[in-house]
Amino acid sequence: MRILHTADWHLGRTLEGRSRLPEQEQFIDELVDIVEKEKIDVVLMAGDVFDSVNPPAAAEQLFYESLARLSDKGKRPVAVIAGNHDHPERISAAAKLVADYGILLLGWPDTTVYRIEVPALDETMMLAPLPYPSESRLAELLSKEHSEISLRDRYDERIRHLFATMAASFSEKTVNVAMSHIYVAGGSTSDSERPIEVGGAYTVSAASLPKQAQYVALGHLHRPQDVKRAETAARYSGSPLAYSFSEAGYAKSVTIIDVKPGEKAAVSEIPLSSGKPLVKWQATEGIAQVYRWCEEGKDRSAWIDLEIHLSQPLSMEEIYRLRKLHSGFVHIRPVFPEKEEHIESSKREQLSLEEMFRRFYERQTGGKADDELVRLFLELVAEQEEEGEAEE
Ligand SMILES: [Mn+2]
Repeated sequence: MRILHTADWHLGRTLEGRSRLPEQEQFIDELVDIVEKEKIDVVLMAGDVFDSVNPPAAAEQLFYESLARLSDKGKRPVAVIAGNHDHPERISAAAKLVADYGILLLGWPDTTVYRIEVPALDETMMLAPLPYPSESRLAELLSKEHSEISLRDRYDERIRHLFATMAASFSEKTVNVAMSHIYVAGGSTSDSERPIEVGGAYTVSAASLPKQAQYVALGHLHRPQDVKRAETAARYSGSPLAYSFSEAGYAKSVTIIDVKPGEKAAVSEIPLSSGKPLVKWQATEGIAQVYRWCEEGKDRSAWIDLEIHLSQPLSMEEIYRLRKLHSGFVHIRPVFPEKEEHIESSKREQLSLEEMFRRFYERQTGGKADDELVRLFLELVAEQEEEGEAEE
């Protein structure tokens, strides 16, 4: 049986307000292509379908279209679990509608093991899925179960217990696979994951993954990676696109698993080329260097985090020209190496926002800012700060 494992799509995610949906559509096209070319029997999606519990409708549309295309009218089973970014009920909302097409949409953690048939091969997969087990969802599940494991036990022990319970349904005649969205100890993180836990209490040890499974498909970490020290093949497929500048330079991929009942799984990686790369530019020679890079066509289709060494702040015209030369600048961060040596930073911090605005205005326009304008500016800033607080 040939399985494709993917995760962390984060449909609807933006990059500092810039839509990434066109790139995500490109990824879905690429994924459907791979699934067809590689003759994939079963598709597993290990959580974080959406970036938020309340994604834009266009992201939901892309998700449902991807299911239709991957499943090919029910010929290819697809299983999806909720991640820590997903709302469990939103993931499973259409579960009944798509069940007849062999599509599993699982929102809440449960101990049900699913039998997935691949008639062409006369093979069966036993899938033990554990959608994102938050503390409260685990508590609910364990209280339903009346098991010997109690809420006082460590998170890691409770996860181990759930996997062990499910692994009891595995058999030697079936392909046995577990799937979850958890943080397994020792994994390499990036800035775009949003920690599952505070203080490490939600870390699951590699030894707690079910060794009776021939493969454990994981979601959460955005860099593709094997789980070290696991007693079976266990892997994070990673996200299909780079979602933070800390992922700059990491290749993205999906994972392919070839496995037969009773045999060791063969795991391989297929690289993805969709989406724009996220790159960092450090222009130590100033703005002329950036103009030159843009004219040379450097990283033409990338999102760019630009750090630029300057002796004077950028003027509006310069910022405008930069943005016109390359539409991919996400951050433009000036650094003033000379000034940093001369001015103690404490002096700069003492300037009030009003004073900084007045100076900025003067520099940009050559004239003095009138009081009414300053008042409006300060009001806008105050409003922004209030909004910011409400969002968190
Ligand atoms: Mn994620």
